[in-house]
Amino acid sequence: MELSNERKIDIEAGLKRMILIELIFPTALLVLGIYHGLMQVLYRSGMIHARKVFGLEYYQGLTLHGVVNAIVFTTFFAVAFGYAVIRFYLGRALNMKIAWLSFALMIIGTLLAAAAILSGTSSVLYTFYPPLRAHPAFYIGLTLVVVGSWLAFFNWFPAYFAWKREHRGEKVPLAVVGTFAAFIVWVIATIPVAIEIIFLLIPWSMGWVPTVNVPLARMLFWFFGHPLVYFWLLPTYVMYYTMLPKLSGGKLFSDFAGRLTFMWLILYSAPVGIHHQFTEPGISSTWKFVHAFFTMLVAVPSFATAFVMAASMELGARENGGHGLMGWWKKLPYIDKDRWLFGYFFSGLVIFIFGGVTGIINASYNLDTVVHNTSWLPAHFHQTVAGPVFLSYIGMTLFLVAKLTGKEVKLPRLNVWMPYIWTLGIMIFSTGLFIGGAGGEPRRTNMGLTYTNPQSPLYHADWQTAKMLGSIGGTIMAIAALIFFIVFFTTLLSRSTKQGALELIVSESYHDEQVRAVQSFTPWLAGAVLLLIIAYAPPIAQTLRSNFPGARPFTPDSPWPIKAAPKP
Ligand code: HAS
Repeated sequence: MELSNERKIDIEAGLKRMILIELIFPTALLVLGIYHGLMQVLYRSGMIHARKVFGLEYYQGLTLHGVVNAIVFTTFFAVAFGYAVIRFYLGRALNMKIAWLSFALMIIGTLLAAAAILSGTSSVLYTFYPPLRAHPAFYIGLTLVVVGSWLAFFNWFPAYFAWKREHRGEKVPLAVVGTFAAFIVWVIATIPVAIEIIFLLIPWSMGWVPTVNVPLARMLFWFFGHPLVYFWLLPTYVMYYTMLPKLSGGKLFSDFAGRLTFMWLILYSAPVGIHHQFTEPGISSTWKFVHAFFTMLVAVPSFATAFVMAASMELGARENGGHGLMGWWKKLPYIDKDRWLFGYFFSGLVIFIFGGVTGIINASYNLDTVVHNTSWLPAHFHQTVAGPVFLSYIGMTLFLVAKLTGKEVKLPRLNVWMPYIWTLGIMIFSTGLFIGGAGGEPRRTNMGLTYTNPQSPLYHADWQTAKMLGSIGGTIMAIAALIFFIVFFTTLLSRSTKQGALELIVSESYHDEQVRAVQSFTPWLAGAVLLLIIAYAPPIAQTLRSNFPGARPFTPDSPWPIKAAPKP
């Protein structure tokens, strides 16, 4: 992929090596994560009527699926992409001692958490809700991953301030603003989960205290859990705003819209976590309403992004000769081998229309009572994190690895179709899960043992069609992922054809507005802290005052023993 605005810079060999490992290591782990995704659909569809396959138990596999795909892969990618953006746009060498320390912490943390999961002692899913209890290595491992990623972020500060000193009065490059916004959201998000892990879960897991405060732990988790999703989304938005317009053949419609989106997400990402707890006791409906209200506000920049991306693509398509009210859509480079990243970004946008709408449904308090904890939820989040986020991350991983090693992307015809096959899979998969969820099909359940097993007294024939759709879609997704891995590893193992360099696609702005309100992080950060105090101080105080009895560890036994189950 060579575009006229693609800029390349030579970077230090150490930094190049580190970015490459940070991209390749989690991509290799993703093979395991995605395999367990396929296993999920096979278990749930009733094709497998067992608790374990190849020695790995259902919940162990589901934990691997969530932790590898949603926590490890995303965090490694965000750090590696962050290094690439900061080094590229700010043009300064970074402190490699801190960089390697951060890298080592993240790797050690991942290996500790993986060992804990593989040992069978930590099947607690990616949300690790108590009273499910993991081995201390699981919690310590995740903490190290977070601390490592913080170090990477702090390592970018000297370059940022030096650039600001030398470019007084100039706007910070948009991609840098988006990257900083992502990590500001990440730091905000990870403070409460660090408190949960360090003060509640590790002492309990070590056996130093017999019980844990479940409502408090869950509240702290979701204080982390929702900003987490915008930490995932922000690097994707950086790619959309700074690269997609150029790939479409045009310019970014509005630079201001990009800056406002990033700042807005700093402001509203966090005071919304209780929308995951609408159905839980112990939190008053006042605070549930406040969080529902803020959730509607956090969706605003994504609505804006939809229009800005459509306008930017339209500009590009018209530059390419597109005309008419709708005719310009035909002029976008959907299957252009030289602009293959376009397909990865565009498919993500299309999927996100549905992920966004279902997010608004979830946020609508009373509607959520119908879908909460059903298969509707995995349908929603696959159309967000496994849609725009996953496709942009794997596309950019392939792009950066090829550029940094000086290799050509192999099997280009196959590669160009991969995002569309994934989109087809995810749309069928999610449709099945949405239909099942609206009819009460539970999430996180090994249904092959019960609801989709005709031999079980709990067999639920009504969910069979929805389950079949889910399995077909999930299998297509697995085929698309296989295609990606073949393209990725074939490229990686091929010979270099030129000197590797750091290259990014850079879009110019069509409207390059000068709006001071979105040029400084300070007021937005201050606003975010204020909103967090308003949204969280009273419910946390309420939870602490409620004096809930502590819980002892629970060992999951999937499913509920059949002989003890009530007759239908
Ligand atoms: Fe969500 C649960 C609400 C966005 C991820 N969410 C989850 C969970 C995950 C997740 C992982 O209010 C489950 C957690 C668990 O395990 O329990 N979510 C929202 C809302 C939004 C939203 C309001 N979620 C995301 C994103 C995620 C993500 C982004 C990952 C990256 N979500 C909820 C709620 C729950 C929830 C509740 C809890 C429910 C429960 O009961 O537990 C919004 O931010 C969405 C705004 C998005 C839009 C879409 C804009 C569209 C664009 C595409 C334009 C397309 C173009 C192409 C231009 C408004 C930008 C055009 C082309 C053509 C061909 C037409």
